[in-house]
Amino acid sequence: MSLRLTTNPNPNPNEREKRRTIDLGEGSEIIYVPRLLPYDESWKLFDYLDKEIPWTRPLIHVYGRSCVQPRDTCYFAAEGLPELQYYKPHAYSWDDYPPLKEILTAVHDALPGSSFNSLLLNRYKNGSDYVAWHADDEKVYGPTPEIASISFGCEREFLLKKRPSKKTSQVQIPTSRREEQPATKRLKISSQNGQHSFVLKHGSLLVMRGYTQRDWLHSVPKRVKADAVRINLTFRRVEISIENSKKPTFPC
Ligand SMILES: O=C(O)CCC(=O)C(=O)O
Ligand SMILES: [Mn+2]
Repeated sequence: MSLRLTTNPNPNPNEREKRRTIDLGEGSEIIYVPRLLPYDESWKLFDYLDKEIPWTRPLIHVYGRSCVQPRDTCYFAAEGLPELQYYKPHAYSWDDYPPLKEILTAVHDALPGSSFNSLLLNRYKNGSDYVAWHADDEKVYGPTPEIASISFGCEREFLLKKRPSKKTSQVQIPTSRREEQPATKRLKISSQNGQHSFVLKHGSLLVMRGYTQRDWLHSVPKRVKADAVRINLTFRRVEISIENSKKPTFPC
């Protein structure tokens, strides 16, 4: 299947205006593009990913406990990269899945200078599937990883909250800064008590960068009203030279 994706970013000025940068403070930043990929092409990609990706629902072992991961998953990586620590998935090659490379090109076009070499996919079959609070802070990603997240299908809420840290104190986002972003409500982005919420749209791109993985946790909580499938792709860069990876903050 080839979709010949013409990357947006941004065929018309309205879409371009909707690219938002949210400064979380102290070197952490989120970028949100509500429509990176055109709507109809995004549905074709959804169907392709739903049918063709070799999804599994693995058993995860953390802190001496085992649990079935509450979502389907699949991992792709360039050859020769170090393994992940929180679980050791089989690494597929995206050479065998051309649409993944087309999405990757779209992401690289939207984020000049980026160069992702691995991809974790998640499929949430309905609102009972979720990802718990965690940070993608594996040492193999380096101290300030850029993580690009593309969503397809059912809209789900993506939450960010500050995590207590020895390195930085717990700081609330000042109300004044929240008010500097008048369009956030229209885009279904909100912040309360220092917690940020994004409703991730079909075909959207959300990027976490800077110290977001060190200083913040993120989650996609259960939502009883979400009654359809959502597929999410997170592109990451594994640094080849980093050894002795530490255990990440990933409960389930
Ligand atoms: O599904 C999402 O939007 C987030 C997934 C995620 O955080 C992860 O796989 O690490
Ligand atoms: Mn994550």
